[in-house]
Formats: sequence, structure tokens, C-alpha cells
Amino acid sequence: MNITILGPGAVGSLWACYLQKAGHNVSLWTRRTTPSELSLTLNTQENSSYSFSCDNKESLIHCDLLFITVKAWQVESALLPILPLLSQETILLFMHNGMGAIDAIENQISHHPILQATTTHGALKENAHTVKHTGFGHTVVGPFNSLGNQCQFIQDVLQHSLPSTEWNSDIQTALWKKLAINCAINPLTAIYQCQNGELSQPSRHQDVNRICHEVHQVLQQEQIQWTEAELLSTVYQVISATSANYSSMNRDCFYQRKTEIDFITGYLLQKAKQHAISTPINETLYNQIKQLEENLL
Ligand code: KPL
Repeated sequence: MNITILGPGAVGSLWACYLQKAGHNVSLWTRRTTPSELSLTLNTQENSSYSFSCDNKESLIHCDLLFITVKAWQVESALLPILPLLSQETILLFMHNGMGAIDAIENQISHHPILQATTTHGALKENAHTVKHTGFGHTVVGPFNSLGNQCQFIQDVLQHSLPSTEWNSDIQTALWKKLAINCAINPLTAIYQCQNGELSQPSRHQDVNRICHEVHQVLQQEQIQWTEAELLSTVYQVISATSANYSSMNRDCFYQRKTEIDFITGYLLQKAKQHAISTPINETLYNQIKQLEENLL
């Protein structure tokens, strides 16, 4: 397939390398003004190098799959300017933390097949040319609209490039579960500037448990079938499996970048408001991160 990666950060670069390795024709779309070639080294045991054309309009015009890996808050500004170049058959596949970014531009992209995905693969961009695959994980992909529902074959494309993957026609549930985990881990680790593992200390349990209690009330109203005990045990499993990692929001605050808070806790708060659910701890965390952002940016 002709595939363009929009936003080759860590996750986008990882997929770019594996898709190219599987034989696809992959190009990158960054926001550079001059088209160029970029070579990426996949820093696994084999240490292979892949070369991509970059910001090439022809590639975009002929792309079958646009794989959008920019952060949720960048989706609108990255995608809308290039929409007129795409054929209406181009499949849009979104992969980012958080929810709500597609809803904001839905009317402008609804003529495309739209897919959403979430992954637990770990990736680290060590420098502009090297991406490290820090941990093998699992990817869930599913349809955002009815045109997307006809694109189940994309699961095979992903599976042959970077297993394991699964097609889930109820991708919204998978995204809500990921959002719930991010609500519990990301703001706390950003505010305390700690590794994920620190949240397993007894002194942090009360915070984690209170966040999850509020999140679970919202999940229930959104018809997500997950008990509070299942949510809590999954959150503590992720904390333990990623104990030495710094969450993405921790890194964003550390490097003084804008965070994904509006699409994680912010999205939760919007939904809580619609259902008239009180979420004081999540509101406090949201305000603290916004404050940090204001001071940092
Ligand atoms: O998705 C993550 C993130 O950092 O954004 C978790 C699951 C919290 C792992 O760090």
C-alpha cells in the first residue's frame, strides 16, 4: 500500500519503519517547508535503517492510507491543511492518546473511511534519525464511521508489519478504557514528576483510587462494561508493567511542551458534566496541569 505517516514522532516513526520493512511504500509528512529524505534507524537487535521521502505532495495525493500519529491537540492543525490533497478513498487512521480530537473535525472528514487505533507498543525517538522500540505491545484498531467498517483488512496490514493486532468493531470502548488508565496515571506522574511505578506506593493509593472512582461513574453512564475493580486492577497492572517509565504527560511537562490534558482528563470532565457527575479530584488535577502548562509555555 501507499502509506503516509502524518507526524513521525516516536510512535509514527516506529510504524513507518515496520510498515516499510513489511514491503509497503511509506512516506512521511512533517511540517517542514522543503521536501527532503529522512532515514530512520530502528534500534532493535537488528539495528536496520529505512529511508523515506518526506513532505512529498505526490505521495500524499496517491496515498491509500494516511496514518495520523500526531498528538490529539495537533490533529486539526496538521490534518486540515492537507485534506484537499487527499483522494476521498484515502483511509484515515488515527492513533493518539485521549479522545475528542476527531469529533471536532468530523464534518470535514466524514467522506473518508475513518479508523481509530490504540497501541501499547513502547517507542522512544532517541534522536532525529533513531527510533527505539522500547517494548512490544498490542494494537487495537476499529471503525469510527461506517466507511471505516469496510476497512477491516487494515488489521492484516498492521498485523503483518508489527504484531500483535486485533480488530475491534467497538473501538470506542477500547479508547475509553485507555483514557481511564491515562486519567489515573498521567496527571499524577506529571504533577509529582515521578516514574509510573511510584504510584504503586501506599501514599499514592488514595489519589489513584479516588480518580478511578470518579472515572468509573462516567464509564458507567457511557455504557462501558467495566467494573470499578477491573478498572483498578488494570490501572495497577499498567503501573507495575511500566514502573520504570515516565508517562507521556510527565515528559511533556518535563520538556515544557503542551500536554494532552484537554483530550484526557478534559474529555472526561466534559462527559461528567453532560451526565451531571461530580468529579472534584479530576477537576483539581486538570486545573493543576493547566496551571503547569501556563507557567511552562
Ligand atoms: O499511555 C501511557 C502514557 O504515558 O501516555 C501510559 C499507559 C500511562 C504509560 O506510560
